[in-house]
Amino acid sequence: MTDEIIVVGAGGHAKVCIEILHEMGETVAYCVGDANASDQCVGVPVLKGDENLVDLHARGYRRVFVAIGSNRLRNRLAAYATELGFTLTNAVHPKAIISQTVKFGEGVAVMAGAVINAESVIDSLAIVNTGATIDHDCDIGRAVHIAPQCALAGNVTIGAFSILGVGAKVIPEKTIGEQVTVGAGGVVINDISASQTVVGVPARRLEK
Ligand code: JB3
Repeated sequence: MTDEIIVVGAGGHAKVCIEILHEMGETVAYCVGDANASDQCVGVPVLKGDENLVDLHARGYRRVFVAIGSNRLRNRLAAYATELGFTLTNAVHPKAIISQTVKFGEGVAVMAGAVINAESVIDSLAIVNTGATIDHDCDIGRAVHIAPQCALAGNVTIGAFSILGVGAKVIPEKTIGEQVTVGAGGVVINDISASQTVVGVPARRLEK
């Protein structure tokens, strides 16, 4: 058995997550990418095809970090890895500022410069990307992506699988449903029901 970590994914998001894991003092043994992946990812060798996870488990690896930007694919690959018997580790940059009262699920990524304030909850497989701020009592759902430089005020709820694009903002007490996309720079001043795309200032539904 080994403590070394397997990173699932071998693209841009994996690069950032591997460097966070290294900053945390962890060792990343391999990445697992798809058939088109590069041979290495920031110096970590890349195995091609998810079937490699079976072999890695047999070789004694138990810890996985799923570093895939797509919310749905990240969730699917995490489910596959846990079915095989892996545990999902967190990647939290030492230069993120996180209240002691924040609660994390599993497989969460928090990048450098992120701030997460008192009694917020970050559910499994969420990404709090570079420089994003999440204020007090927020509830960030499963496999959500809060992109770089987003700002959430206090008591904001974000439903599972939603994505807030770069620099999006949410005023206090608002609830965004599941599978919502907020376009880059959008400012949310009303509750948003599930499965919508909203854009602009203030953010409004994007008509199809
Ligand atoms: O915006 C920021 C700061 N980061 C973005 C991130 C959140 O999402 C980034 O700019 C990208 O838009 C995206 O990063 P990601 O997911 O790393 O995308 P990309 O660079 O396109 O790499 C996709 C990776 O997923 C490749 O390494 C593929 O090999 C891998 N991949 C795709 N399908 C898969 C599969 N890997 C496995 N193991 N299994 C698959 O089915």
